[in-house]
Amino acid sequence: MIRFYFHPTPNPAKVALMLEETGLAYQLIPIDTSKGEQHTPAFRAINPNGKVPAIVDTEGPGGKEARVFDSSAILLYLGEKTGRLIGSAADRSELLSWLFFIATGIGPFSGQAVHFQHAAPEKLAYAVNRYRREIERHYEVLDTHLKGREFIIGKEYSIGDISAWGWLDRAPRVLPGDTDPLTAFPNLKRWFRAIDSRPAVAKARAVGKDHAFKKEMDEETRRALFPSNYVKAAS
Ligand SMILES: N[C@@H](CCC(=O)N[C@@H](CS)C(=O)NCC(=O)O)C(=O)O
Repeated sequence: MIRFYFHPTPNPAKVALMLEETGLAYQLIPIDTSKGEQHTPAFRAINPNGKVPAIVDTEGPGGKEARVFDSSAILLYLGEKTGRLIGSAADRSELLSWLFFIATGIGPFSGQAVHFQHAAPEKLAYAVNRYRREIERHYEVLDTHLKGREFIIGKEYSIGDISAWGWLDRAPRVLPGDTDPLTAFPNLKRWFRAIDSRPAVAKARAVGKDHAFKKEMDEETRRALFPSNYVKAAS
């Protein structure tokens, strides 16, 4: 059994999709990050970084309980555990390359693009421009790679596609504007539509729907999500 620590945000969405694709049995544990539940000692024992997603595999290596945090680590762990969606041995270098490209590029730049356009108290043109441009550049790299390809890695659907889907699903929030942000990236748009129409995506989107996650962005939520804004700089 997998205990899945979840909030309806892009990185946990990747794990929801992986669990639905593989059919692994899991128990959903909502972590309301807007209420600060990611900072409790009990959750920090599972993810010392205080973020979702995280999992506990009650039947980990050697039959022992194992915790895994960070979406990419979880995708690799579950892929290796099930022997599914990790491509062939010949695809390993591509799998690692694209997973890290998503983990260190698309993920953090998307997160900062969202922060500076939707959450920051002031609209800082420099920051907005920098993160929008970086996201466009990353989309361009992936768009070029996907020319003539169905999937990101090799010839099969894999955790590379699952990982990219999590953030591409939020493209309208990452690159808000008057038109579909993927119009400028036709290969990426075609790929996204194909992945997004998978039956497991519909199931992943339904994960956590019966839990009332907090929606308001009040002082409690700002302190929970952006604690570093409340730490005084050393004088
Ligand atoms: N590198 C991590 C990033 C995790 C992350 O930033 N998670 C967000 C949700 S998408 C979160 O927990 N936000 C609440 C917070 O930062 O306190 C991953 O890929 O899992």
